[in-house]
Amino acid sequence: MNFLNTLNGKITSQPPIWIMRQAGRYLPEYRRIRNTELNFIDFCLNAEKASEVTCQPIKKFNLDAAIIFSDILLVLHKLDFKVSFIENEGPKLKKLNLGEKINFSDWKKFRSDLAPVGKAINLSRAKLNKNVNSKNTPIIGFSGSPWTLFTYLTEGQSSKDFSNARKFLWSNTYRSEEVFEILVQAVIYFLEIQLDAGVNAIMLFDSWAGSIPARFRNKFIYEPTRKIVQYVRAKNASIPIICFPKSMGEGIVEFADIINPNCIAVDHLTDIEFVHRSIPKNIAIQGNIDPICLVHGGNILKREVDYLLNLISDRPYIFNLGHGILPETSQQNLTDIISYIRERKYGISNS
Ligand code: 1CP
Repeated sequence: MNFLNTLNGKITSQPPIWIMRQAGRYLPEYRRIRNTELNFIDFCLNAEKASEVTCQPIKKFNLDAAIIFSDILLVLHKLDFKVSFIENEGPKLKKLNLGEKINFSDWKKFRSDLAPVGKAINLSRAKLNKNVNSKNTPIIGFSGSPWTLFTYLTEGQSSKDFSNARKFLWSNTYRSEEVFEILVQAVIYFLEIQLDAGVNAIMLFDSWAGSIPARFRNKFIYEPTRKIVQYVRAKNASIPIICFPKSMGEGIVEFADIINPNCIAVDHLTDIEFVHRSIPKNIAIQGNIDPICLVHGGNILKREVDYLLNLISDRPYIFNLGHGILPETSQQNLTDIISYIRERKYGISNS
């Protein structure tokens, strides 16, 4: 319950711990199940397999929250953009060209196609309930935020400079607004499925928030996110929301002010001292450890953990990385740092 208490504003004696992308390629048991399915989308939509990999990191590391195994790009696949994942190349999808509309109206089919995600949540709950250690472990549901989804849509793949996405915004702001309306609707339906299946918290990944021209933050980051948060709160006021507006710089202050999420996940490129002194104390902070620092491990990592926990001792904090765990991470490093945090007296350095 530590995790939900922290999201609800309590400073707990130990920070709850979970890891972004905690089910994934650094785990051999994940790779084994992953190898039984050629297509990554089919894998995500196989409720039995998705629930199995959701539970793997909980069994192994006794983490304080599970995140449902799925992907932000499922939403674009079901909007008919034909997403595929190519080994070592990342996602590829049908591209939305400059000024083009999304012609999509079959929301009934969209929702039924994504129903396996709800089923995977139900199965994950049942599996977690079977073990005394995990019967109270909350499950996080999630979605990509509209801007991050828009970048994949307009680039047709991952990107470095997001120039197509930015060209789209500058060349046809009105059409961009129309596209975002569809994306907001799609995200809401995706979250509805997860809320109906009983997730205990929601996380919105805006992984490429740092790449939008600041002039457009209001229209394409704050406004769509505000609508989604408003929907979740109207549907179930007790569901806490974590937002990850990655690498937005000073924009994180305005984001916190407008969106008022329960928690802000902070990446490792953002100055944590700036965030901590600039956003209201009732908003929890999550993350900030550089994933490479976890790959490195040892005393350097422990010193980073001490620095963070000493700094953020007067507000709710959730231990996590600043971005997803890297495939080359040693499981031992993760086990070691979890024990270190759990044995450490909160707010007091051991070193
Ligand atoms: O075959 C594989 O194993 C592919 C690797 C993989 C995995 C494990 C992908 C492809 N997606 C996932 C699962 C995933 N994706 C989860 C599951 C739960 C968990 O955390 O364990 C989650 C929450 C995501 C979210 C996601 N997908 C994000 C947002 C978070 C982030 O890391 O920034 C993004 C941007 C994606 C897109 C995506 N999915 C996969 C790839 C290769 C990409 C592209 C990443 C990029 O553009 O750099």
